[in-house]
Amino acid sequence: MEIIEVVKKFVPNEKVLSHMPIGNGHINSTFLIMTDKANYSLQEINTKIFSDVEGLMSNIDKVTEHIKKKAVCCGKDPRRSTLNFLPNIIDGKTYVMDGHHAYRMYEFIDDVFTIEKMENPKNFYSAGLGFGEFANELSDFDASQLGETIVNFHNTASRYKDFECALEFNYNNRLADVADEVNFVKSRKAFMSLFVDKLDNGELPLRVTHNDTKINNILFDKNTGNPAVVIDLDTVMPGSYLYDFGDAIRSGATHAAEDEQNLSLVDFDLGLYEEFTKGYLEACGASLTPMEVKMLPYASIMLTLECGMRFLTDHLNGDTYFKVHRENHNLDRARTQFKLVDEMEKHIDDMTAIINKYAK
Ligand code: ADP
Ligand code: GN1
Ligand code: MG
Repeated sequence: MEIIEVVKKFVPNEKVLSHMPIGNGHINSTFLIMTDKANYSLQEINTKIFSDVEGLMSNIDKVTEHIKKKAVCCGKDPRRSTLNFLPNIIDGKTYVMDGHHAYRMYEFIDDVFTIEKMENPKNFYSAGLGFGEFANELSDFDASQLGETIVNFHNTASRYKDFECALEFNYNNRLADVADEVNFVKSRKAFMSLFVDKLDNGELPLRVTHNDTKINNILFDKNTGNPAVVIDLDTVMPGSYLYDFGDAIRSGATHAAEDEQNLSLVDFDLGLYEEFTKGYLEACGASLTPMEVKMLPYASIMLTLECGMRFLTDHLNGDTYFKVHRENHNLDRARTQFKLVDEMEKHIDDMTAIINKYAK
């Protein structure tokens, strides 16, 4: 279906003035739609990755309704508190299918900005507040109502098994060129079970979390700089606060792009780490258990290692999961993540001190 046809399934009486691709996500494709009445985001959902679109959108509908209700209770504008998906005109669902293609449309929020690379530390503090508030908003949401949109998404030990499979099959004969990266991952195998084991034996609680708290997945208010809306809700499901904290640090506590090729530019910035930690723990620190606080310093190492390992696995598999835009793109991404892991590991005592300073 052409984009204009898809839009008509949601707003049949509006005239499309323009449509253009936006965003830098690795999975879905996003478009800004301008009509004679309003602006929208239209997204084509990657159905190779999210095969159960009905389950996925059911999760998102429940979570956004929950956040909207809370916003109303606190006197906040529900339309600027979470994403507002439009029902389609055929069966009222918040998506439409066209063969294997699936689309959804939601209101575009005006006067907001997003960040691809961290420049102003205040924004990272603000992101900490935003993701911490998101955790609070969902703290009373019944996790059993949500399906797992991607099974074992942050099960790092299971991700390691996928990595081992990629090594074994070596589909694209790329293994010989990545011996250093492979050894980097292999030498950290034991660490990868740290959170999974504690979640399994109940030492860590299961929470409803976002699971993809990349820094470009939060909108900030242009006028105040305050966090406005957490977006990209496909992976909201049962998880751990450690995942959301760790993934935000992975993507935001550096000045380098995720795919920077000059590794000397890839830095782990403890000042930025402190900004985010301060905001996050200010917002939701009171609800963390002592074990979550104890594990928090390892969260960014775990999530960055996991992400690097996923990029390397995809490189070995022939780039079948993440979108790539140049040769060895996934390998470049894996290398930045491993450089960050290496630096984070050297700063474990500093990270622990910062967390203890702000933990409640
Ligand atoms: P993906 O990462 O899968 O491409 P996102 O949902 O994260 O998709 O959206 C991509 C980008 O589009 C965001 O980083 C943001 O800049 C912009 N964007 C998405 N939805 C909105 C919205 N409702 N209001 C304003 N900007 C948006
Ligand atoms: C993907 O869709 P996007 O770009 O926000 C991925 C995340 C990774 C991230 C790395 C569903 O997120 O898990 O951390 O790329 N999302 C999915 O940039 O796999
Ligand atoms: Mg995104």
